[in-house]
Amino acid sequence: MTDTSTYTPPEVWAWDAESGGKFATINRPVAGATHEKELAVGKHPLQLYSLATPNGVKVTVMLEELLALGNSGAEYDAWLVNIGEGEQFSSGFVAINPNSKIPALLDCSTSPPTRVFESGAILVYLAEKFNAFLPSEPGPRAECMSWLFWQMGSVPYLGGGFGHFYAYAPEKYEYPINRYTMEVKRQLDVLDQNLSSRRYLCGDDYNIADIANHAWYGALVMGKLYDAQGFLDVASYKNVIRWAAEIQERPAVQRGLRVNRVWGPEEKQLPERHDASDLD
Ligand SMILES: N[C@@H](CCC(=O)N[C@@H](CS)C(=O)NCC(=O)O)C(=O)O
Repeated sequence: MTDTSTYTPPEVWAWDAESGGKFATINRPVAGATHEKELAVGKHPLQLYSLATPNGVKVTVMLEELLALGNSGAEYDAWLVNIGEGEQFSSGFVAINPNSKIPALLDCSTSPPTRVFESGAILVYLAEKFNAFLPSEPGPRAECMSWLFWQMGSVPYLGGGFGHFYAYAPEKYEYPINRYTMEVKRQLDVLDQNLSSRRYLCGDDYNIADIANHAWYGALVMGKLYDAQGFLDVASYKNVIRWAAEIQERPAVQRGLRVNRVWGPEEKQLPERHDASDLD
């Protein structure tokens, strides 16, 4: 690798497969499948292909919330996609998500089956399908969509920027850590100020904006992401912590967080979920 202080970009960038970092072995500058493999399909209407990362748990939490409301049509099979092993590049996965990232959903209750990728799109799809966790009035709906899209747009700074350079890069570089820490603290302040007068992000009711934001910013302030709670002084974002702690107690959240999880305490892991009783 080139010393960052002396690096001069070449005329045309070339792929340096040895660039280092936690995900260096799976990162590629091209799209598409690397190998032929069909996806397994289970017995339920919804087939989820995922992993319990913050983007993945948005969907399992939403599905568990829908089931907790009594929506039997939200029954799902959750299949594990091990992104460290490159399973997101199988031909079957690429067919339902050309972007090769978890989560991806296949709704087999429609004819033909409906594919949905991008965690935000999956949340909206499920909310509309089951008429839940998304207000129907234009004003409240716009507020919910605003906080949902805020999360989708801001989180690459948290994950791809701060998380990458603070936790995953092969060395600690001051410039990017400073840049992304500044932005993540600003984002936490945006949430904190909003939550100073609201129980949930959009007011009195919990919705998909809370589900999406909790998966990232909730995990961050509760010390479950990047081990950065001290560095970011998360204790100063008291409203975010109060909001995250309340959401974390929801039974559906606790169930959803375990699905497709293959790390941490054994009792919190469930690599695949094919029946509600798998979580009991
Ligand atoms: N914007 C996408 C991001 C999904 C994403 O980045 N997924 C990561 C795990 S959290 C992934 O699959 N990474 C595998 C890879 O980059 O090859 C979403 O919200 O669904």
